[in-house]
Amino acid sequence: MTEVKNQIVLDWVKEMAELTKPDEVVWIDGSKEQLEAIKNVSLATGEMIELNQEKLPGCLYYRTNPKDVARDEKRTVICTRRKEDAGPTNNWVDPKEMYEKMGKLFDGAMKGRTMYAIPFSMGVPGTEFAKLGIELTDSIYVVLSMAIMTRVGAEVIERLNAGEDFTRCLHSKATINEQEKYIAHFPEDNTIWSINSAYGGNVLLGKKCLALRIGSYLGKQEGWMAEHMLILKIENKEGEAKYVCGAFPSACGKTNLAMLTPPDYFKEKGYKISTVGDDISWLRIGEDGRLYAVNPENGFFGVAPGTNEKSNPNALRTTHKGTIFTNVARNLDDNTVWWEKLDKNPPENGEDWLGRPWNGKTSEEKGAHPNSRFTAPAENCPTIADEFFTGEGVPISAIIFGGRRAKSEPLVYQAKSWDHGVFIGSAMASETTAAANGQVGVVRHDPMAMLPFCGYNMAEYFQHWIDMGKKMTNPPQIFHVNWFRTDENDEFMWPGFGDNLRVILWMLNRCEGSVGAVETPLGYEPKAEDLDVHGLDISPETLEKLLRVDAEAWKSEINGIQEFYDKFEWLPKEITDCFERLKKEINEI
Ligand code: OXD
Ligand code: MN
Repeated sequence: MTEVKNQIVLDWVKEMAELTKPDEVVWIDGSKEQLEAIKNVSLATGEMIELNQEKLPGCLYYRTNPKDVARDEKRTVICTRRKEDAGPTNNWVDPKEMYEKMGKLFDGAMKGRTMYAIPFSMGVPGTEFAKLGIELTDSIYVVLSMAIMTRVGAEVIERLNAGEDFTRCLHSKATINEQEKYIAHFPEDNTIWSINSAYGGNVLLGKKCLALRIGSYLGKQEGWMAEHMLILKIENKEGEAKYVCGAFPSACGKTNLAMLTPPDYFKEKGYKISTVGDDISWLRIGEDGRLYAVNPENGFFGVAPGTNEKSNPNALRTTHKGTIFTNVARNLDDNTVWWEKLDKNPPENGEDWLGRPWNGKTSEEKGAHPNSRFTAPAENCPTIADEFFTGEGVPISAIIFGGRRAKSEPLVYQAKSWDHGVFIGSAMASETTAAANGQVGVVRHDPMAMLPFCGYNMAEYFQHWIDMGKKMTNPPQIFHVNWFRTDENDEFMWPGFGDNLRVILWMLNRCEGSVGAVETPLGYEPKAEDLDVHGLDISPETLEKLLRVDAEAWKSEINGIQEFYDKFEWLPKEITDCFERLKKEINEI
């Protein structure tokens, strides 16, 4: 293996090993042989279970502690020297106090265990977008998952040896004591410490912790953006490619949208969809004044329940090899996996996510945890775009904000300007899901889908969006969508999934200026005839309802936005101006 020679790296690893006191330190080189050997250790200890290698080659099964099944936002903290730099939406602790508190918990936490040192890159190493990290961990699950989700290996070590900076990531599962669980970020030190969890979102430190929380902080300093966004490529029959980014809160369908299958009618018209990313985008302004995006990850950490042949056949194919399944149900007859809504054939001789005997045909209880996951290599995805591999960045035509809203939000509208789009993003709300601990289904404000992921004061973050807009000569158009609006009988009015392409094509027409629109207080709405619903069983009345701005619902929506904004000591004037205008115009309806 390429030897680590950078003294700063070696000193830091030594210091962390002196603190956590593992039996040995093993550097991960990302080679197949080494990962195979480490996997075999986890099979021997029972930490991981090997699945049917004929049906699911290279796939593993993993179960977390039943109390450790989702991101823990209450125990996620931002440790900046000044409290106001973390802002009113983050948990804040003074860095000195947090290092001291966690230092005691890390002291000896790896005794009797191996410390694995994982050098990784978010983004393709050597590209303008890439950032390096090293995660020190005592969990083989983390090693094997990081090898899927990030780029690990010799090239990263060479770059470290050449003196490139890196994020210092320390993780120990310790005793999985939920009272002493912390996921702490020290943006001013480019450092992340996580202890007492083994759930992906809390421990795969390249993902939410580095690529979003530390990433958003670095982006603010360095003039780029780290966002909770998928990236989708749309090609027409002439082969012209357009790219859009979409920010939706956790478990609101980003992976499904990123891998969507066009309805037959659009396939016949020659449209092709490819996937650049499903969860995180890093965005930079190009020399041509446009915004360019990469997906810094190397795999997908997707929600399993609800993934099926109809909702997302591409995700299913993606998980058929080299994948780690976490907290799903197991079919003991053929040693495969199952989750709710996978198919109509649950195992009769199964085991639920807690490892209890489970008969899917007769049991009232769910087999898989609602936040059970697959961790799958992006290269497995049948729709993965070539641009994913170059990591050079694709020009973004449109940014889509969205959430789960049963009532107030129309199917789609377009912002009137970049600043208005920033206002729309700052005011967005969504019903909570099982991706984080806490109550599911309550509406909460989640600006740009970044509420749990912004590593600094969100007022500053909004200002950064406004400033980025000023630097672009050709910024993306901004849209808001809601695939989840329901009727009087609580039935979804819009079919969603592949049919969402119809809405995206309207957006692209708007970007080109080839269709008109109706101006409303929220933004520009499609004229019903401009939304291509060919082959869709939807009545003109339903379409009209989907597009309607419900003034009454918006009056209470405005109160909700005001309540959320009241948390902040200040907000950019561009945002408050848009809010004032919305209030006035809604009252005039
Ligand atoms: C995720 C999340 O896992 O947002 O992507 O929780
Ligand atoms: Mn996410």
